[in-house]
Amino acid sequence: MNAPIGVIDSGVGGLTVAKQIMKVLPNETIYYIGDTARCPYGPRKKEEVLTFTRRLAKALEKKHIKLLVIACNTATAVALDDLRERMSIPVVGVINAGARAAIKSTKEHKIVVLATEGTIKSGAYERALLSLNSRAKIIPLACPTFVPLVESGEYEGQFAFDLVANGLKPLKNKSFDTVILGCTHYPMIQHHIEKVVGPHVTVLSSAEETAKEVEELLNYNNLLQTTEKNPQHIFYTTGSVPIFRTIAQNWLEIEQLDVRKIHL
Ligand code: I24
Ligand code: DGL
Repeated sequence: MNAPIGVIDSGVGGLTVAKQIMKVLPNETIYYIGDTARCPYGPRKKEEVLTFTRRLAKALEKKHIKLLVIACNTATAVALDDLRERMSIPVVGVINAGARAAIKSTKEHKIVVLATEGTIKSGAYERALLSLNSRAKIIPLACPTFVPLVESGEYEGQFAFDLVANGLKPLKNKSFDTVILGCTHYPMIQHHIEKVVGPHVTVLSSAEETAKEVEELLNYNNLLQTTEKNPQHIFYTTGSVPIFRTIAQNWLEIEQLDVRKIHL
């Protein structure tokens, strides 16, 4: 089907999910909205995140998307069920895909979830994991310093490693074999996290798993773009167009992205 896939996020972090979708489904067109004017969602109240996320979804629904991906973990945690009830198209969040991959990979059934305060407080990962395996032992950990670290751009080097190691201190003396990166930004510091938890722990990104789920869902519903074409993605931001463009072009390695301002 020749309609775009919608992707909504609190800002630029969801580009990690968009990039994975482009990799798995190179013929599909993506319409992305990043709410950079209101980012971050992680520390905000549940009601606020719900209101903002509904607005993002509505804006893309008007542009006739065939499927909606909530790329932001915090938004997925509070708004997935709500949007599924309100919308007539399939809605995919990042949490179920990450949880499924973790349950498949864990041997000891001891899983760490790293995420923003909002996601951890919601308990959404725990619910998803326990519904897949009721005996799983889950260790949730909010890492409120990690998003500001990535957004500072200075996430390489000793200072960044120390900050990550410090944030992961509560995991010392805990036993686990799998870590879910339950936040769009954490793949940027995955190497630091892997170094802290050691080589016997599997670290999984929800972004990669979500792209696979999108492909399965489109396939199952006969919504795949079957003819070969050169997709014309559009990126909307509620904030600065040039800043968004710089980050997105750099991350997606695409020149001349179509980035537009949107008022919500
Ligand atoms: N990464 C993120 N957010 C930023 C950033 C970054 N600045 C540098 N890098 N800034 O998220 C957010 C601030 N807002 C201000 C208002 O406008 C929008 C941005 C992670 C992005 C994940 C794709 C580092 C950086 C980069 C390019 C690619 C990846 C990356 F510059 F981490
Ligand atoms: N996108 C958010 C998430 O995945 C991280 C950034 C934010 O707090 O808005 O939870």
